[in-house]
Amino acid sequence: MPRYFSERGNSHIEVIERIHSKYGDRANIQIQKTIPASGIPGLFGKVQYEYRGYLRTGDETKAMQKNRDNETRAAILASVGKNPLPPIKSDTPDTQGDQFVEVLQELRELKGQLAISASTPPPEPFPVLAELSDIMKENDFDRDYIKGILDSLRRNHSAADLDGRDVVHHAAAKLIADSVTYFQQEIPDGPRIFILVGPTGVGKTTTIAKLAAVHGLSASGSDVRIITVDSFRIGARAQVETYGEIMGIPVKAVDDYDDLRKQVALASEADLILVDTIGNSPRDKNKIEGMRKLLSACGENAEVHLALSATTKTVDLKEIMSRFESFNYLSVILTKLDETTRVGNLLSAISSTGVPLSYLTDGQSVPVDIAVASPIRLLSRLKGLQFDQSVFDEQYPAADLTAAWR
Ligand SMILES: Nc1nc2c(ncn2[C@@H]2O[C@H](COP(=O)(O)OP(=O)(O)OP(=O)(O)O)[C@@H](O)[C@H]2O)c(=O)[nH]1
Ligand SMILES: [Mg+2]
Repeated sequence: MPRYFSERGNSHIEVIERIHSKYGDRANIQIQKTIPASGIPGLFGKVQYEYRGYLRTGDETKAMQKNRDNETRAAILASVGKNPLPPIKSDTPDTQGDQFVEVLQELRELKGQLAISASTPPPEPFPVLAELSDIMKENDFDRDYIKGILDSLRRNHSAADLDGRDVVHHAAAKLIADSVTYFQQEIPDGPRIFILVGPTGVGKTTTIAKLAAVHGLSASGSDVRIITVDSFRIGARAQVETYGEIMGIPVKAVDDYDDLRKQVALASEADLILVDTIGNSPRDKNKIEGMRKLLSACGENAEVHLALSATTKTVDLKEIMSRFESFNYLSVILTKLDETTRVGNLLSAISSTGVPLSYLTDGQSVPVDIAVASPIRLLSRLKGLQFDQSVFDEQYPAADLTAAWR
């Protein structure tokens, strides 16, 4: 036997609120009446509102709650453009708690999908640019670098240009070439003092030997000396002395600041003094600082250059470059290019620091495996990028270091 109710009030809202606070969801209003206070509606007094109905059983209330949940869920899904899932059946034994967990779970999924769609860039309208982006990813360029190149192409080219593969590839090659600066050597008054620093095992001593041979054994026959501050390690001194003996180039090993200062002074007649250093872990601040102080014995005109292996991971490249900053190095020498097939990460990192590139080395052979850094030598290492090499050769002529030796 259902329980009935009847409530009156001066306004619709007042009666509804009263019913709701007394009976909650169980109230099922069936009759709504307006009753004139004086008997004649609207003429002499206020109208009264009377609502009547019955109270639902517990099962009926649950079914109604489920319907409401389904409606809420459908509205949420529709608002994010997703089709509503099949409604929760009212005859299942689910509790309200279960439905809440389900809705919550869906909301989490949707949140994830929305986050993904917010971070996914819109599709590229120019297929040639989309292909270029893939080529650059293949070459290991980092995301920001690729974005920079594509943005620049979009800004500076017409829609017709951006549909042409040749135009786009050539323009991209030029932007990549120009994103790196190339070391310009200044002719010093006295001897050129060239110090090579860097992490352990990157090829510093081998590079010093290559440079010594290139300059000391060329037709012009410059007066070249080598000084090594790596006299502590067994074998390291022998390594550089052996190179010196083969090439007939004097090698001096020094242990401390005074010794180094003396040897630099003794070589004041030379054209080029090459200073080889002990490899330092970029994490060892004290050793780096000790080396910096020792090298100050070479005087203010000395040039410091940083050797970096092309096989170094991108994050480490940036860290090494910043850890060696106290040396005020003038350029980066990229070594071991023969050991990697992708150079995009190197170009991305080096271009972001603005440090010039001076030399590239690509093998263990002294002295042939070294070249002056140039756009074409970098671009030729990129896979899939097509450009007219002769245009670059003309615009960026690069010295061939080893011609005299060969
Ligand atoms: N593949 C390749 N190997 C190289 C290159 N340059 C040097 N190496 C090799 O790398 C190894 C280390 O070279 P080193 O010149 O002794 O390196 P380093 O930086 O002087 O090393 P430490 O003095 O110990 O810090 C040797 O086996 C070299 O032959 C290069 O361009 N390519
Ligand atoms: Mg060495």
